[in-house]
Amino acid sequence: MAVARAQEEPAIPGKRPNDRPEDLETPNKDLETWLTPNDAFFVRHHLPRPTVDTQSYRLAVNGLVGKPLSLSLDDLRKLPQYKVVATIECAGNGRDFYRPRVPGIQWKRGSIGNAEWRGPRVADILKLAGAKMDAPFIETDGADTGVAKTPDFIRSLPMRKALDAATLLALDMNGEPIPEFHGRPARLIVPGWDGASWVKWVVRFTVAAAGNTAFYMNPAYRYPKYALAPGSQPVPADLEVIEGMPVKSSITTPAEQDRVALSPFTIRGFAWAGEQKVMRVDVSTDGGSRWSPAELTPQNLNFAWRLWSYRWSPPRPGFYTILSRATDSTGRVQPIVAQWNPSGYLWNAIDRVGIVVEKSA
Ligand SMILES: Nc1nc2c(c(=O)[nH]1)N[C@H]1C(S)=C(S)[C@@H](COP(=O)(O)O)O[C@H]1N2
Ligand SMILES: [Mo]
Repeated sequence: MAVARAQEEPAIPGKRPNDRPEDLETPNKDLETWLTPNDAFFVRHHLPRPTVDTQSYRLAVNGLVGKPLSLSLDDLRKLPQYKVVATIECAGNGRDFYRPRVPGIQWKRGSIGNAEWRGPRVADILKLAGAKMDAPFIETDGADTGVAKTPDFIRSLPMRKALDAATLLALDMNGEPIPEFHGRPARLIVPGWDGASWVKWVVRFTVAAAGNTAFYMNPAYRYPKYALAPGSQPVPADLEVIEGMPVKSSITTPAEQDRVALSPFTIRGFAWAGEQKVMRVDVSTDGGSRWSPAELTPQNLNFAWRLWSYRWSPPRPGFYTILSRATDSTGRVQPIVAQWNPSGYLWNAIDRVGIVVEKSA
């Protein structure tokens, strides 16, 4: 398993070796803007990153369709283009915080980002092919291929989500053609769902009567239907495919173990709630005895995060435990304890950092 590295330097597409998968975590400071810069956006893929030639690129649309299609990038650009601002988070974000520990990339807070995605609706592509709209699934394959013991990355998306107006085949990310790290020339946007649904370098849509059951649909990216005793193994039948993401907030400033001077400063972070809206974030600076509402950025869209801030004057020097807790539009609140699971998915416990406030010089 590759190890996450902090993406301290801007990624330079084309300048990095192309012979192994990269996993790059976004540093906290780059998680404090409404749109996450493309060159600091987290990167996750399981297989060597493919370079797709945009001239010869074709998207195959087949399976339960009236007319199988082979679409060029121009064909996709000629369809009506839509914009969606949406957050993508890897199901494994926060895995590092689980106890007992679980294997996998030890992401902390940074396998998440928010971007403006633009491209045709998946529904319009399916209509063009005369797809059987009541088929239950569309199977999506990217241009990456299986290597040695790592299988090809193939995902099935339920038709109800594929037909959602916000589900796009994005060609642009934050106003520029999608960088190779993020799926050039076309990647699936599945707003509110975990990152594994957002297939990169998409080359095939197959309308299907059944869901794919290969590795990346089963057992990967599945979560227990009910809470497990930490450290125990579920039986496979008790796991289900991850879809919409839970409510969550993270603290980006200050960082764990920071030392700060005794003067007022702003505590910052982000919050999101999958397909729901974030309604409030509360902050505690005393380990959870007292809570106060944070200020949230006014934009409140389904699928996109909200940034929050809380101005704080530490009363005296000492050690402080700062917590953040988000609540969403359906009343979901971040739990005190995240539900342990053997793959370490969906960490969403109340966030927590400990800092030392020092007497000013
Ligand atoms: N073709 C392909 N698409 C993929 C993956 C992959 O390995 N291959 N990884 C998925 C996972 S697990 C995540 S979290 C997101 C990460 O997207 P990003 O690298 O653009 O941040 O891409 C998804 N799409
Ligand atoms: Mo992921």
